[in-house]
Amino acid sequence: MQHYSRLLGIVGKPNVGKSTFFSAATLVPAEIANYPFTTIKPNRGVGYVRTPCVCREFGVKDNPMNSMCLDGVRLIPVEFIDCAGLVPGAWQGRGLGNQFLDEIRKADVLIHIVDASGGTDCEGRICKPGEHDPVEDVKFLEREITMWMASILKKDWPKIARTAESGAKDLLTILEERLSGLAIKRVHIFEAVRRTGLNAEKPTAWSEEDFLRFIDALRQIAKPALIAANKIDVPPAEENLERLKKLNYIVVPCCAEAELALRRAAEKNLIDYKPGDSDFKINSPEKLTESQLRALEAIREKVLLKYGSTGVQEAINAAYFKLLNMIVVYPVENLERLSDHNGRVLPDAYLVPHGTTARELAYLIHTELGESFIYAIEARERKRVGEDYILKNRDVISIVSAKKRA
Ligand SMILES: Nc1nc2c(ncn2[C@@H]2O[C@H](COP(=O)(O)OP(=O)(O)O)[C@@H](O)[C@H]2O)c(=O)[nH]1
Ligand SMILES: [Mg+2]
Repeated sequence: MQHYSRLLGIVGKPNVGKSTFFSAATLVPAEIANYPFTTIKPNRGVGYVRTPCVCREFGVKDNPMNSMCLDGVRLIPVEFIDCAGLVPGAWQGRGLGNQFLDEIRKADVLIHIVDASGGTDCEGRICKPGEHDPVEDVKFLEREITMWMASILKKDWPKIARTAESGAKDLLTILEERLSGLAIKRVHIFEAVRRTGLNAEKPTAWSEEDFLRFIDALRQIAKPALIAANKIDVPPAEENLERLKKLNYIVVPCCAEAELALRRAAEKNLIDYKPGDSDFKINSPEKLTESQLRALEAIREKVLLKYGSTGVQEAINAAYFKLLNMIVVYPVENLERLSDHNGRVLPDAYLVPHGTTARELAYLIHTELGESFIYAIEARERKRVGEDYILKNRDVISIVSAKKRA
């Protein structure tokens, strides 16, 4: 399924709230406990990006198939991995280092969960809130990933550099082959060379520092990350949030625990709450205990009113829409009804990278549709567009092909 194809890794040291975030985002119970290494097995699950559906704009009642539409809010599935907790020295195989790296290897984008309250030390052991500096955790994760990527190439680097200069194979091709298992693509390598201004024709002339600078750029490009400043409900977090914001990252204040509580209550229909909402409505107060009501009110006051949301959905959305630069498009067959051939209105919402063309979308839907593509019609302006048309966010698009689809 193409819209699952960008994998989001939830990363960070132990005890910061990764599994809580993961459970909330996927609402599948994962182990949640107060000690390091809880997440022993890779935890995969399906979460959602949230986007205003085009159904309201077009004035239609939709019948979503590959996604959901709740009150005009489209939720499109994406795949998550709850990674093992990272401890210092992982790249040398410490702790669950190897497992962590094996998981991060597959991820296309990362949400770095940080304990913004500073209540866990650098290995994830509980300490007094405010005692640990979460800015250190950000630096540490960067270093671990960079050192790991460097260690994969380091040993063979002189040989790689010589081969590249011998003309047998260019540097990009060699690195592409070496790094293909890390979800690192040629465009990423190309961009890292460009950004560092290094000469890809003359890698033997790169200094050790050049090499590390290149790897660090490659990490930022191939494993883009944002910071979820979690445990924002614990007082020292507010101050730390400001300091985290000074780093070169998207930083989202977050309360994973609150999101989990809200989604669980919504699942039981006790409250009306959609992932990412800025408030909730209590449906049946009589079914809630006094302490449950108090807990919900506390979430409203300390988190929702203060920060606008719990941040969980906002972080997920930012990962796909900002870091990966993806857009949402709605392919339809029948332009009059905006439906598929079974009459289902706006059945699918596709999450695709910005820059995807009409023909590429056709291929994503079905190889045959791509092969027999003639032209497409963009439904909003009823405009005929060619194969090179670059899709825009919220486009509703009908593909006309030489072949009638079964
Ligand atoms: N106060 C507060 N505690 C949280 C939050 N998110 C998680 N926790 C708690 O932090 C501890 C570790 O959470 P867990 O999800 O197991 O962390 P992981 O080791 O990173 O997967 C648990 O006791 C959670 O209940 C939050 O937003 N606020
Ligand atoms: Mg965990």
